[in-house]
Amino acid sequence: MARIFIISNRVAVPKAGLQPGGLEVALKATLKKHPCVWLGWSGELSDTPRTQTFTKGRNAYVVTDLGQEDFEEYYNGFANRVLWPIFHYRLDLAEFSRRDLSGYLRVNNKFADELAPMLKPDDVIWVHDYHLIPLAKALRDKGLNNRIGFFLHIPLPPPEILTAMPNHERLIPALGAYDLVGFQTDGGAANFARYLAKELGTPSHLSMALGSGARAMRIGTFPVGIETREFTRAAARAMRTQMVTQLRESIPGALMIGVDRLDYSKGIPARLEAYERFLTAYPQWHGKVTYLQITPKSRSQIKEYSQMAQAVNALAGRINGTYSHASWTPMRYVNRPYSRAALAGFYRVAKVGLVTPLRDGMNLVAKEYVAAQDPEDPGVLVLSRFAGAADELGAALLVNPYDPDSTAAAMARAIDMPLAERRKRHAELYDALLRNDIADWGDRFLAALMGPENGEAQGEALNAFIARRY
Ligand code: GDG
Repeated sequence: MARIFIISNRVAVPKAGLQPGGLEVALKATLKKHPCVWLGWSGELSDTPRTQTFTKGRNAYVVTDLGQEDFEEYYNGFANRVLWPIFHYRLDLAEFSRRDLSGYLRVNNKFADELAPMLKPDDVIWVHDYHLIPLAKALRDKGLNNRIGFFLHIPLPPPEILTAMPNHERLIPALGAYDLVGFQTDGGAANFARYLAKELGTPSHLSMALGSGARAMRIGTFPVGIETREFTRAAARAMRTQMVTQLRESIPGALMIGVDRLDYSKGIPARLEAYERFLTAYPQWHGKVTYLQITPKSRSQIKEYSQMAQAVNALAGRINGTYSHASWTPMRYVNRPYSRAALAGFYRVAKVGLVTPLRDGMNLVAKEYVAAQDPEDPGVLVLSRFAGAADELGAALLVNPYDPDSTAAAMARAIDMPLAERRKRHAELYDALLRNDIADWGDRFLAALMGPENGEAQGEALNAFIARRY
């Protein structure tokens, strides 16, 4: 049986007591069905980097430390200060530094050095996300011919934005070293095909299958889902816990909820401004609605993140300062993380789920919010049209997060929506989740990677899509 090698920046090493991370949930079925080796950074920095291996069942987890310079140039530098903002359409926040690209390439080569000696010819390699774009090229340069797939969890912008990235011509075409490149949405896949057509002159009818000789790169769309039924059950169970009961009892009237990492892509300041407009425009809701924003801190060493933390604090303070009275506070802003079970219960208590990123690859919070609802009395999802999830969740109230007035109007519509409409929308949304459960995601990607027939079918469908649109 072929072994699957999963490579990602961070590895979810199973340890007693630790919550499974997002990628581990996504890969759970794959880790169960196939013998897997999962390789990546340990999360540790060291002057004398070590590589450690842990095993669980048929799976092995190989984690390697990074040096301080690697961390600064690869992770904190090129990945998070150049690729993350540009892939999220934020040229204004990107730091253009050539030196960081060399660190990024060096760490990718380091992962290739770790990986190459472990590989047998029929092993299949699945690389995840923007940290590791050049990894296949580094492996091909060592003469490896294994099947290698890549999945991008974040958006890929159109070539008009992508070409503003320094060294894009060294980096993006390196994706051609993969056999399959997967995206969250057709839009991301089409942007990539357009980049290839524009920059490499690939005729659009060939851009889905680029390459030479025995190997051809294919492009596909594989939207990430969640473990829908399990999440619904977890939410129902959580209603009996003390934490969820206490939240429920402490809210006068209806709850609106937002759950996001503290990241500028998530549109948190714009959402708070929209809530402020909602409070101004709909005073009948004063005293009857509470907005709970849960925002665990992330990447706080990066300047833009700490600036945003301050801006959100100031906005939350302004909203509460302006509208609170002795027995009501319009918003609660919480920086601590909660367990996945507690979050599931919080979503179920909330009448409105606010998921309004300025740009997002998928956004799993939107899907979790839908899955957590009681189908008899479901809450309403207000969703940014710029989240990948909007492609599947068209029955949500879709908003333009840049426009606070229309987002405020959607909040008002959501909180007052009649039961029949809420049920109808929820049933459609839930069906969409079931059609694309995470249990099948890994299988679909790996089938496309291993069997050219599937990949070609997908390539053809996408080709047709691109021909229609461009
Ligand atoms: C990237 C892409 C894509 C949040 N707070 C807590 C907590 N969370 C969980 C949520 C959700 C996950 O974190 C966040 O997932 P997202 O999809 O919203 O966003 P990113 O972290 O930016 O992930 C994204 C994803 O990859 C998958 O492909 O959807 O577009 O940017 O599951 O529930 N979990 C716990 N406590 C918290 O306080 N336990």
